[in-house]
Amino acid sequence: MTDIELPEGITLLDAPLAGIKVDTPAATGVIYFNGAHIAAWTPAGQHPVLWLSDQAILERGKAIRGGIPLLWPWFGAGDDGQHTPMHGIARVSTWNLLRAKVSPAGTANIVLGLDGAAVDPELAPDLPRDYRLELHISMGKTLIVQLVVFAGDSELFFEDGLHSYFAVGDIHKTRIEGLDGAAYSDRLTDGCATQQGAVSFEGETDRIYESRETLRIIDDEWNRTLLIEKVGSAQSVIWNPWIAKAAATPDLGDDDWQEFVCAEAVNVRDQSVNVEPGGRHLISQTISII
Ligand code: TA6
Repeated sequence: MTDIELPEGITLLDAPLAGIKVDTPAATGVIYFNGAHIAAWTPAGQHPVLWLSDQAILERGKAIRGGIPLLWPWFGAGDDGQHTPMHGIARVSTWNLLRAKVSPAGTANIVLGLDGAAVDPELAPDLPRDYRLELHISMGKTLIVQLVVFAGDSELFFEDGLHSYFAVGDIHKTRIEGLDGAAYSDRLTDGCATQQGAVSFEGETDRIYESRETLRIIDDEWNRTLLIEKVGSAQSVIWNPWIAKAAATPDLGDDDWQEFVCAEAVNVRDQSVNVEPGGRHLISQTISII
């Protein structure tokens, strides 16, 4: 999977999935090559920031529940509701490690790549094959995740996103600021509404907010605030499955819904991305504890 010489602080993982482990004075973390999936990130002295299910399926070609799944080139089942796998092919494809460095302060800088030509054409028959994806990760006290899509000789049209699962002490004592006044479509009712104040959680929540704003996840149980800045994303999806959906989801434990919230940077539906031949598109989240 790699002939790159790994610096101190980064080691290879073979099982249960191939990937790398980061362990530096600034942070610990795990990144699997399957899906370029950031499965864990814990800055030194903190609770984990990313949530990962104890029942996550760690098998090549399967989606991983928790961490930061990549959404590309479609969201959910796509615009016609017929696309598989859910949320696209990037999160179930095997990526290559292109670069791994550690700064003197202990920040790991990692780049993974995926060539369209190496992806099974059956998975996305409508895509040209000369695209290339890169995931740039800077993992230290802050986590910066940048998904960059490079078009080849053909134009590319896609949805994208970072489907980040954030660990919280208790969902009942969690609220998200930064979306006051934003229009959203409610995926549970198909209705539209405008957010009033902070988002709090009293039931299943699955909304696409039209917003480029920075989010703050305020966690009164762990007494911490996560700051989530983003670039290249016109919308934020906020998701928590609550009781029934968690119980019906095989790779989620029955009580897991209390321990996480997804705050996703996305471009979907009317905000899908068009990249000219030879062009590129970047979507990113910068996550810090304040
Ligand atoms: O992004 C929100 C969402 O699409 C929800 O509707 C929910 O189903 C979730 O993602 C999880 O999707 P997954 O394919 O990982 O089960």
